[in-house]
Amino acid sequence: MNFFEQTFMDFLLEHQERHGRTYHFLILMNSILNAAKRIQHYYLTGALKGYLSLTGQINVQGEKCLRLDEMANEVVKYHIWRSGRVIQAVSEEEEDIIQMNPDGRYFIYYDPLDGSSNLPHNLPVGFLFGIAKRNLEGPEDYHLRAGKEFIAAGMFVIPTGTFTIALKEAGCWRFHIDETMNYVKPTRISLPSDRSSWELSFNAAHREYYRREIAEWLLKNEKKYQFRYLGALAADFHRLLTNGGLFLYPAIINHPNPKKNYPEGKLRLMYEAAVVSFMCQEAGGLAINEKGKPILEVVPKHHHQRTTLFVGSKELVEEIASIL
Ligand code: AFP
Repeated sequence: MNFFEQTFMDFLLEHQERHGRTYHFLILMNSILNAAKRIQHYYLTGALKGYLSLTGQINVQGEKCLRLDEMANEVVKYHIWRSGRVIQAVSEEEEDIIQMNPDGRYFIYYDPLDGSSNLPHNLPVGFLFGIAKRNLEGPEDYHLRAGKEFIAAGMFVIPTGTFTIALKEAGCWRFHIDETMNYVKPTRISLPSDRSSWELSFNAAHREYYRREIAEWLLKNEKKYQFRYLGALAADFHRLLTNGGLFLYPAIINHPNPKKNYPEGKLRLMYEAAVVSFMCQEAGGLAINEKGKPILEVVPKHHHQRTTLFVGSKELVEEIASIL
């Protein structure tokens, strides 16, 4: 057995050196890793310490807050602020853009604890993030950036202990946490072309409220694939990256309870959909919205903008695009 696997930081140092890059991105990534490890620790000890309980507050998304949601947000905020490399951050947990270092080089979009309905059950949640670079040479740019401008996007599946990251034009890589809390053993991820492992992932409770073309496509095609749904995007997308297939969160229309309609989709563009779409592209896949537009091309109008999402193996996403 090999006890000395390459760590993520070794991997990144070598990558940066090979491409003649600065150390700034390393410092930012180090702060993200520190945050993820701390969230991992709080989750593992959370059931006994009461971190998995409700705070009694409602967050900016109108959802009930769990203590760990708030803690995770504070942890990420602190670490990325401390890196000194971030000009502005967008967090799922905060209504406003978070101002950080005016001289910072990066914008970061994050969801510190996605899929929190899994928390009380000790099931997987995700910490997702996307990073765009500030235009330091040209005219000042700002935080509302399309996913295609990301330089990196990644997700930690917590507490399972995996970290998957895509670096622009350098592939999608997965690491596993070891006994020293280092993420180690880079494995390059490519979506499999063999359809026999492909899976469909969607909340089947909503299927009759999807638009007709999508509901019909599902009826016609679903028996060809396995069906898996964990209710936390990072966990569902983790499976998808390994097995291939399609994750979909279409618009929900005509729900008998109007409050449960999501005509623009439920997921958030900047720190959910664009993050997984960027990773998927680097793994050889594709992602579109319900208008058939590539997710990575969508320029957000608002930092908490919602979107529909069809992400996964190219052939399946293209099949969906052809019926929209
Ligand atoms: P929560 O953080 O509120 O649990 O939402 C998780 C999420 O944004 C994403 O991770 C899931 O894929 C999706 O919502 C699940 O939504 P449904 O509960 O409607 O299936």
